Amino acid sequence: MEKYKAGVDVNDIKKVAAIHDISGLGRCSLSVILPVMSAMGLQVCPVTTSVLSAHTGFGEFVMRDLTDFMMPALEHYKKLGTEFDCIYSGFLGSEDQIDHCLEYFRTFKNALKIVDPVMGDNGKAYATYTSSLCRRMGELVAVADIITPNLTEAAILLGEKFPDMPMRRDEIKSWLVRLSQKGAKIVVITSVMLSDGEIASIGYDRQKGSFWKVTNDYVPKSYSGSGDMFASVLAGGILNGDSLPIAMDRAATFTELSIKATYSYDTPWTDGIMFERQLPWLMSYQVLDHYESF
Ligand code: PXL
Repeated sequence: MEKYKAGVDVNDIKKVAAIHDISGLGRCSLSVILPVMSAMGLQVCPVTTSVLSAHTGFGEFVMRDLTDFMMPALEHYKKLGTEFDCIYSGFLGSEDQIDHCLEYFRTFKNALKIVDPVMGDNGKAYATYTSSLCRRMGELVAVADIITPNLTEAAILLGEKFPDMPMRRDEIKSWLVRLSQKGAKIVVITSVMLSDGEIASIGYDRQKGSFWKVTNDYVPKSYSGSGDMFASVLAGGILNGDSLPIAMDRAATFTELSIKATYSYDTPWTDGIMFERQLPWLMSYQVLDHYESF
């Protein structure tokens, strides 16, 4: 096979097995992850867990569960001798899906394991997340290298109640440390309000013992798929060689840019973030410097 094409070493394009659902309406999961990671120069290989007409935030939707597709797909990848650089899981619909994800993680031992423990938002678990499903999400978090919970998910994983806002600096730091003690080397918590009114993503690298903060302007509306956007840009940055603070900065900046553009059009939150016209920003691959040590 021809190795060089248009200046790109085709062997350098990293493969990400993305274990997520896809929704026709509402811009979340794979309908965000595919364009975002592709724009960052990565090959996304979807392991589609279910297909929905619209995400669950619409209240009414039709769905086809694809749990029984996950293991035959894995067997096929094994037969082909496929090596993934990253296994990245997100919204999951059942405990069987968690078992299958664990099998992907066990099979591709050398892959970077990213778990976005999607379970809820704004202090509440999503309707489809039973307490036993939330408990089992802990097993995925325990085998991950990187986890990206929002504050609601962090509280669920730690068995804490949703914290009063703003959060004290020592309190959020102890949450990050306790979450990383469950297994992951890197923990990033999004949407934290700090005592000076800042909205921030806070990251912790256990091996380096370092904490990082990236702040965002407050936008008085939240949109479905924001967590998927942040996590997929963060994952893409890390896979492309960003340091943790630069990857966090890239994820927070792209999400903020896209959310602000969306807010100006006053669209329903269920439609998700209008990110399509912002994708060229991701391709420019700027080096960023808005992060701070925390
Ligand atoms: O963005 C998280 C998410 C992913 N997939 C589906 C969802 C949600 C959040 O509501 O409903 C189907």
